[in-house]
Amino acid sequence: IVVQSAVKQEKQVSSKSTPTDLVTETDHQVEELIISTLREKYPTHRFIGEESSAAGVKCELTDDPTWIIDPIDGTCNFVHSFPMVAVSIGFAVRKELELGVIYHCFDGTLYTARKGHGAFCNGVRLQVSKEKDVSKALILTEIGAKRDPATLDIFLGNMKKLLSAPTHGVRIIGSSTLALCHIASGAAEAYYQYGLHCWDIAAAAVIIREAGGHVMDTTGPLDLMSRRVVAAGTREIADCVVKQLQPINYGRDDTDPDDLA
Ligand code: 2AM
Ligand code: CA
Ligand code: CA
Ligand code: CA
Repeated sequence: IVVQSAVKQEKQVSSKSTPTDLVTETDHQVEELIISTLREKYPTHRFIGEESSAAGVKCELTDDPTWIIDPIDGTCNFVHSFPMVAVSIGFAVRKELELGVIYHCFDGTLYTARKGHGAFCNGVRLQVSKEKDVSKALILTEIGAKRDPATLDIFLGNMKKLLSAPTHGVRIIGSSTLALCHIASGAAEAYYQYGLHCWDIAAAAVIIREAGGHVMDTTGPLDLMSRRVVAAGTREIADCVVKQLQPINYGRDDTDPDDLA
């Protein structure tokens, strides 16, 4: 509701690490609201949030119950009122992801999952695509705030390779968490990205796994802090996508707080 009403109003936009790394008053407001509401209910739990991390709070996943929050995923879309904006909340205990909730702020769609209990969209069970042939795959990715020529060359090179693989197509919608929800619902076959953060993946990873899909680091099992991710309905498609990719290097979420772009 906070996001929906803020969309119609004049926004206070500023930039963080680079001119394209945007943040608004609403990002801060939503993160504070989520953390204070959860903290009241669960006073011993820990919190990781995008805007708290940007303000210098250590981004550290311990064995304690931890909520991992992206208050507005798709801030650039939000600034333009482009209707792909979500709130993402994941929950981990002993470093295992247990719960994921992603709310599409424009159309009110709610994606939910609990480990071992399935994934749902507005209460309807989700199922990933079973496609194994990459030439029939629709692939999703995102471009982060880092736009130096070397990063863009690798990004565009990866896209060119996937388009000429061939695949059915590559899409960028501007919200990593909603893109990942489309993998869970079977609307697309694979998603890959270098540079996204633990708050972009935590909730979506539970939702995709509970819908029968795979979420991994491009080099092995998922590492929430590594800033490398590939997700797919089938292992075959995930492996084919990774084979085409040249990595883009980013600092880890838990050890390189200066590399937030
Ligand atoms: P945000 O809106 O929460 O910042 C398009 O920019 C998508 O990529 C958004 O989901 C955005 O999340 C996310 N994103 C933010 N920083 C990124 C980065 N450095 N690398 C890749 N994706 C990033
Ligand atoms: Ca951001
Ligand atoms: Ca995000
Ligand atoms: Ca965000």
